[in-house]
Amino acid sequence: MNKRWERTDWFREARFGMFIHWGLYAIPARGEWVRSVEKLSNEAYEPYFREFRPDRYDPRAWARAAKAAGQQYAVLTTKHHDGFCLFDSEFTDYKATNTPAQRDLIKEYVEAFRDEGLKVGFYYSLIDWHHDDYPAYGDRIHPMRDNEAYANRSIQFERYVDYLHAQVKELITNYGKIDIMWFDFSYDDMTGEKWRATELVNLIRSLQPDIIIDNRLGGDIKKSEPEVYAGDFYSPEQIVPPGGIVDENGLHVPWEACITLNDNWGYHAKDYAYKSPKQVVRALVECVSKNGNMLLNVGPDARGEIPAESTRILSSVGEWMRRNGESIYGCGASSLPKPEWGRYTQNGNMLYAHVFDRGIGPIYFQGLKGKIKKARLLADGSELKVSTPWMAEHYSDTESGAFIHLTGAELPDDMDT
Ligand code: FHN
Repeated sequence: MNKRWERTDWFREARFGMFIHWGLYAIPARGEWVRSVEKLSNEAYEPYFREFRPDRYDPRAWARAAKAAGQQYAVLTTKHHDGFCLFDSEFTDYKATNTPAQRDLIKEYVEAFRDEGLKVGFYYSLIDWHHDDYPAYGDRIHPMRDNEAYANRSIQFERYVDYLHAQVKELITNYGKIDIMWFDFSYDDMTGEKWRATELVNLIRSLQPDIIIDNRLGGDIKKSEPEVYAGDFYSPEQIVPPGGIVDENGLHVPWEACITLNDNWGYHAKDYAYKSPKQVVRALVECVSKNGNMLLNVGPDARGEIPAESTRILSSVGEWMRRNGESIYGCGASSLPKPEWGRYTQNGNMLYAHVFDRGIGPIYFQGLKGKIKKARLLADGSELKVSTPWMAEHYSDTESGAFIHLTGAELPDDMDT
């Protein structure tokens, strides 16, 4: 992959991360946009601040759940759109240390995940429904024009941007090495230099030169000469981009699809629409087969626990990853055409055939006649007889399909180059 993406080497190796949306909104338990959707005033939302007491918060348990799933990094909301800070910020009173929690929840998260060997990322909302100088409140309305609630107020948006920069500086100064800064989100003309994004990214890079930043500050990461703040990876949401992500010259751009495990980012008491382990595995394989990562979200409850159903699914995915992770970590797209029966991932001259829809009879490996030296079923290491281009051997289907490790010196180059 070209030099521009060097910072993302570890990220493209890791392929699979945990997204964590957690904050006051876990108390109403109707998702992280509850304040906007239900147009809750500061006063109506205030009780959640006074009540927030996550007595079961144990970030080490979160880290172990991520590890059990085979996730290599995590991104936790330090501040979501409601403006509540999980970290002990000097620039606001609206923070976890001033609630009954009385803890710097971010400090504990960083220590726990690092201790468990995972890389740590911070999500930080550009939008802030609590700050007096951030005029957009509730719906995604334009802050400067349409908001009569602020029309005659002397809001000073630049003062909010100063606050944003000061808090980001706290986050990348006070918690040691941070691996990812995940901003969310620019929209309409609220993008780029509205956030003084060049100044912000230069600050971040001066203090943490190895950190990677998503593309939601604005700009266009697909340009061959992008804005300073265009980011190190593209961040599609709730979708695996059909053809992966390429720049204006058709060259691969690092990307990460963020996906919910159920239908909400933040905790929702009535959310039963969980994806199955098979759906998660197939989405992860699809991301990697297109040179991308997957950031799979959990929404802990108000007491600080990841919902049991989420943990169950993560554990089941981890069972698959323990046997087949070699076909994910460090892998990327193959130049072979997508086979009818599933997907390929590749790492150098190791080709991994993810057989999802086996059909009847042997497997056909189009374009590989005479090129497969040996085949092993990743799940148990057993040999598969190969009479290319047919796979004559039978094998047991696993829940997410059989995974065959094919090697051969003349295999087509992988495309993650
Ligand atoms: O509005 C947020 C949403 O709550 C959530 O944080 C997602 C995660 O990527 N980002 C925004 C919607 O695009």
